Amino acid sequence: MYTIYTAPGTGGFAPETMLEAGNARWKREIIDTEKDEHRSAGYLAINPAAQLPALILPDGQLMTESAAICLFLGDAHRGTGLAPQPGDSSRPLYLRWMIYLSAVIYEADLRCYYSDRYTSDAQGADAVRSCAVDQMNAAFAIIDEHLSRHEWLADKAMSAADIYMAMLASWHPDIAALKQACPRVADVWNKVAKVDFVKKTNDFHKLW
Ligand SMILES: N[C@@H](CCC(=O)N[C@@H](CS)C(=O)NCC(=O)O)C(=O)O
Repeated sequence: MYTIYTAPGTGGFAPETMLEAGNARWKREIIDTEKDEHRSAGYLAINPAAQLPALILPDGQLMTESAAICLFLGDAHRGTGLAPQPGDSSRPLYLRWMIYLSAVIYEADLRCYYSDRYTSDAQGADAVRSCAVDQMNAAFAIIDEHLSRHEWLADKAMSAADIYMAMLASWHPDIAALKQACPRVADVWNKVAKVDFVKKTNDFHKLW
C-alpha cells in the first residue's frame, strides 16, 4: 500500500494520477496547509522540507519531489504506458521535459505564489512575482514550440510529462493569456483532461 500526503490543488495531483493509472493500492493522508499542518512536528518528521506531496512506498521508504515520484511510479507500474522505458526513443524527451517542468516551471510557481520568501526586501515581493510569471511564460513558450513538432511532450504518446504539464498550466495566474499565447499547451492539457484516471484525480484536486 502506498500512502501519499497531499491536499487538494497541490503537486500531489500528478503522482496521484500515476497511482490511479497504475491501479495501485494507495490512500491519501490529507495535510491542511491552511492550518499549517505541513509545519507540524508530526509532518516534519515525514518531510522535513514541509512540502506536499510526500509518498510512503509499500516497503516503508519515503519519497518527496513530485517529478521524482512520477518517474518512480511510471517505472514501477510500466503497464500504464505513461513512462517511456530505457531503450525507447522517447525516453530522452520524457526525462528532459519532466525535469524541465519541475526545475523551471514548478519553481517559478513557487516564486509567484510564495514571492515574499524569495526576497529580503519588504517591498520586493511584487517584483519577484512579476519576474516569476515572465519566466513561466518564457518556459511555456519553449514547450509550445516543441509541441509544434511533436504531438505529445515525449513525442508519440501521452506520458506523465503531459499530465505534469497540465497540472502546472492549471496553476498559471492568467490561464486565458496562457491559452492564447500557447495554444498547443492548451490542446495537450485538453486531451489530458479527458482521460478517465485524470478526471478521477481531478475530482479531488479540482485544478480545472
Ligand atoms: N519541489 C517540490 C515542491 C513541492 C511544493 O512546494 N509543494 C507545495 C504545494 S504545491 C507546498 O508544499 N507548499 C506549502 C509551503 O511551501 O508552505 C515538489 O515538486 O514536490
